Amino acid sequence: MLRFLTAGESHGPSLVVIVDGLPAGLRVDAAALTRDLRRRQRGHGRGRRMAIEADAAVMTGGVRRGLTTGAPVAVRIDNRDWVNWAFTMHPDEHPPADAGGAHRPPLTRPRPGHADLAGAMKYGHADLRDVLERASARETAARVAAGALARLLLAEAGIVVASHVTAIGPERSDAGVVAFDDILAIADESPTRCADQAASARMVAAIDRAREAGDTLGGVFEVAARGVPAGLGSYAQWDRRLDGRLAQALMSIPAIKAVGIGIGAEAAALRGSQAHDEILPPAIETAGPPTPLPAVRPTNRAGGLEGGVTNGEEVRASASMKPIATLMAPLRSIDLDTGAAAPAAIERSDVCAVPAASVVGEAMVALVLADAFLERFGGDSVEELRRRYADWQRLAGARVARPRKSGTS
Ligand code: EPS
Repeated sequence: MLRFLTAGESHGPSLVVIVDGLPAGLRVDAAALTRDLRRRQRGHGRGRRMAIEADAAVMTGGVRRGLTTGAPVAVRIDNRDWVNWAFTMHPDEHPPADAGGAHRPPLTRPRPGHADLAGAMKYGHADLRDVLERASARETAARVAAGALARLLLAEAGIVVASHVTAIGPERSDAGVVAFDDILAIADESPTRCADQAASARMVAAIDRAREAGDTLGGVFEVAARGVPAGLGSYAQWDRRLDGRLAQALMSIPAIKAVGIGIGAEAAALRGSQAHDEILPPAIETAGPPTPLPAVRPTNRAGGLEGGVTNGEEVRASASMKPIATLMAPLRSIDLDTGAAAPAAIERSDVCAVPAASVVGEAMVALVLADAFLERFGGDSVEELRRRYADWQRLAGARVARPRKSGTS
C-alpha cells in the first residue's frame, strides 16, 4: 500500500525519496520532516560530518498548498558537503574545471564490517568509494523523511511512535520497561536518548573512552508505538505477519544485527508461565468512550503482537546495532590493488550512532505501521480513511462483552 524508494550518495549533491501510496488530503509540512531529520543528526559520538550538515526536507512532488494530492510524494535532502566532493563524486566523466573539492585517489583497503569488500566483489568495483557512497548510513536521512510522512498519517488515527536507547557498548539502562510517556519525555538534546540518567552518563563516558582508543561502539534501542489498533497484520500467510515485516524493516537499517519484538531474545530462556501475557476481564465500564478491547493485559512481553497480529497493546520492537565499521585504529585488511596485507582504510566517521539509529528505527516502524494501517482501513483520501477507522472503532466497541457491575443482573 505504502512504498518508498531512496536514491543518492553520501557525498553526492543530494538524497531523494519517493513515497507512494499516501492518501490525498494529508496535511504535510516540510518543517515536520526537517524536525525528524535534525533529531537523526544528534547524539554523543557523531562525527564531524554532522557539524557540516543541517539536513532539511525540500518537497518536490505530491504536495500542494500543504496537502497531499494522492500523487507520489517526492522529497530532496541536499548534502552541504557536496561542495567539498564535487570533483570526486561528479556524475560527468570529465567534471568541469571549477568542480570543488580534493581530487581523491581510489580507495582499495576494505574496512572489515562495512560493505566495502562484499560490494566490490558483487559489482566489480575497483574503487571502494563506488560501494561505500551508497552503503553509507547517510541514506537513512532519506528514510527518516519518508518516516516523518508516515508519522503524519498515523497521527490522523492517534498513533504515536517514539524510541529510546537501552544500551551503548557494555553500558545498559537499569530502568527496565520504560513507560511510553517517559520515552516521549526524552529530550532531543539528550546525548544518548536513554531514559536512565545515570546509565546515560556512563554511556557518554564509554563513547569518550572508545574514541580515545580509536575504537567504536554499538548498542540497543527500542521503538514503541502507542494507539495501534488491534488487527493489523495477519497470521494467515507468512509475509503478512506484522512482526516479520517490522523485523525486516529494522534489520535493513545499516549495522543492525538483531531485532526483538517485546522481550525478544530473552523469551527463549523463560518458562511459558513467565513469558506470556495473561488475559483478564475488561475493567468495569465507567465514564468515557467504550474501549474496543475485550480484555486487559497486565503485561506486554509480546510487544503488542501475537500471531503476527497487533493485539491492541503498545507495539514494542528493539534492535541491536554493531559498532561502526570505520576504526581510527584500523583492523587488518588487504590492499585490493596488490593483494598484500594492509590496514583497513580510515574514513571520517562516527564513534557511536546508536541514538541516531533509534530515530531511523522510529521511521522504519512508522512506515510499516502506516502500510499495515492503510492495508486494514484503506481509503484514497484521509477523509475516507478517518471515516472507515471511526466506523471500525464504533463496531469493535459494540462487539465487546462487558462484565456486569455487581448487584445488577
Ligand atoms: C552519516 C554520514 C556519514 C558518516 C556516517 C553516517 O558521513 P561521512 O562519511 O561524510 O563522515 O558520518 O556513515 C557511517 C558511519 C558509515 O559507516 O557509513 C549520516 O548522515 O548518518
